[in-house]
Amino acid sequence: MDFRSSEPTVGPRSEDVLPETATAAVKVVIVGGFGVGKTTLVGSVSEIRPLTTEETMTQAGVGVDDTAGVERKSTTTVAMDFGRISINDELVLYLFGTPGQERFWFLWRGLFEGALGAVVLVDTRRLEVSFDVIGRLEERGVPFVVAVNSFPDAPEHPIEELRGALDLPASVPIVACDARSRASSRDVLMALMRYLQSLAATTEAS
Ligand SMILES: Nc1nc2c(ncn2[C@@H]2O[C@H](COP(=O)(O)OP(=O)(O)OP(=O)(O)O)[C@@H](O)[C@H]2O)c(=O)[nH]1
Ligand SMILES: [Mg+2]
Repeated sequence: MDFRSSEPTVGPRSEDVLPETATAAVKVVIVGGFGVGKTTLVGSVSEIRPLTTEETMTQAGVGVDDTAGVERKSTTTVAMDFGRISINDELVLYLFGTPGQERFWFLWRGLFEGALGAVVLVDTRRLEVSFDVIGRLEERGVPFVVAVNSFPDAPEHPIEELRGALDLPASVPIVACDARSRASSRDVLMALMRYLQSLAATTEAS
């Protein structure tokens, strides 16, 4: 009896294969404080099944993890999120989401290596959880855009007020987003690409 016809097909799924036209791959990191929606953004925008390292939050984290404002959160990223999106036929972005909790930050050094740019996700109910990550990006000289993730009961602030609160120069783009929406998350990445292009053009001109 021949069983070969019922054997599962081996090899990558068609959506996992890089388009043959792709000529440039860029590493982008998605950072931000605890529970601001990093894993959600990578998951909603990735064209491959995203790799996640979610673990259930347990009693062990009580008193260690600052869950104020996100009490209903049941899982957290312990290593990283990984996804991929083709911006056009040629340009592919590899997305690396960081863990938000301080106790996993020792992994960060490696995650920034080779990154061309970053998205800082913020939750306006808890802006302070993203101060530290912004400082780290500035220290390392990684260009970034800020994406304000829309949570239902989050206060709405004019962009310029947010810029002041986050102490950001006028050149850093701030965009609104809904990390659960593929289109909105893609727009954030497009804003980052445009920003990186403008920085490259300024460097070339000088
Ligand atoms: N309303 C609303 N909820 C969101 C949005 N983005 C994420 N969430 C919810 O917020 C919670 C936290 O999202 P995560 O994506 O796990 O956040 P994270 O930044 O990866 O969290 P850590 O990895 O633990 O730091 C989840 O329950 C999401 O469903 C959003 O844009 N709007
Ligand atoms: Mg996460």
